[in-house]
Amino acid sequence: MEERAFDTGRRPVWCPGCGNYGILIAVRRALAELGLRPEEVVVVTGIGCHGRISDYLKVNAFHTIHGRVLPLATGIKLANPRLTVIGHAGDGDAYAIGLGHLPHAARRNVDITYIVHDNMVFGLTTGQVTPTTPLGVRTKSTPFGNPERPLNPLLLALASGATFVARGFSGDVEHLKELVKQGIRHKGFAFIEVLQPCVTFFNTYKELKEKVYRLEDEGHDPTDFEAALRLAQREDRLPIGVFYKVERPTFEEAFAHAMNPPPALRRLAPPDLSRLLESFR
Ligand SMILES: Cc1ncc(C[n+]2csc(CCOP(=O)(O)OP(=O)(O)O)c2C)c(N)n1
Ligand code: SF4
Ligand SMILES: [Mg+2]
Repeated sequence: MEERAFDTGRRPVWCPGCGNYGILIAVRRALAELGLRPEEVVVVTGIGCHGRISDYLKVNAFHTIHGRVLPLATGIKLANPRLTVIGHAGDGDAYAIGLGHLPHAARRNVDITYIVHDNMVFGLTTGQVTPTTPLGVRTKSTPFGNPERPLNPLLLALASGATFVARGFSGDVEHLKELVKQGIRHKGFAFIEVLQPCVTFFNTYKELKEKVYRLEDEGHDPTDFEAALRLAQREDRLPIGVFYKVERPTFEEAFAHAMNPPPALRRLAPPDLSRLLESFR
């Protein structure tokens, strides 16, 4: 399958240089290299600049309301476990209004891939503070500097029992593509936090480029939970790669008794039209 099979041909509306382009290319390449067919994939997106990705990926797409990517993605996966379900959320979407869904999707181990485009601001609404905006940063809604310490999404995912926890960088597309491939292949909840500059409202490109390094280059055992917790707290440098990975039964497997078979795979009984036909006599 070629990358262009996943291209709708629409021209993205994102600002030139936006990190969303890198994420889009990485996802298209990952889908192509995994040999998936467009009709086998569903992308669920939230509201925000990131959410436009569903216009540019030629797969089934559901552009849902702000913060509700995970409930939608979970429902789709349960209804038809044969589908590859990928959620795309922004940091505002995933860690502010929609934060409550993350620990539950992680502990349930729903077999979906959750990609968070973390540009550390509300991009679409023109640059307000989010739960991952660093301390002291001036944004439109924090003109005197952000007074709140940021949330650590990797620690939250690890503590919630996510079975695949990774971080990528939109400026390292090949590396991100490999993470997306691994996340999709992983049987269970794959959480991928992507560091992404918003070149218009919070341009972190230079700082990220300097601080980011690949975990593989310095050696890390992704089955080592304690090491993952330590690495997730590094601030002097920012590791990218797979922090933690473990196999556990998925939500769909645990739920199989009630989903026998899942709704989308049920053969519908032929409808009884006798009463309707009777009414025409
Ligand atoms: C329920 C609801 N509340 C608020 C909004 C307004 N709103 C639209 S996008 C957005 C934030 C987007 O930020 P983020 O999720 O980080 O996405 P980005 O634009 O940065 O990709 C907000 C608050 C909305 N659309 N719906
Ligand atoms: S506002 Fe920021 S996140 Fe949105 S398209 Fe522009 S650069 Fe990208
Ligand atoms: Mg954002």
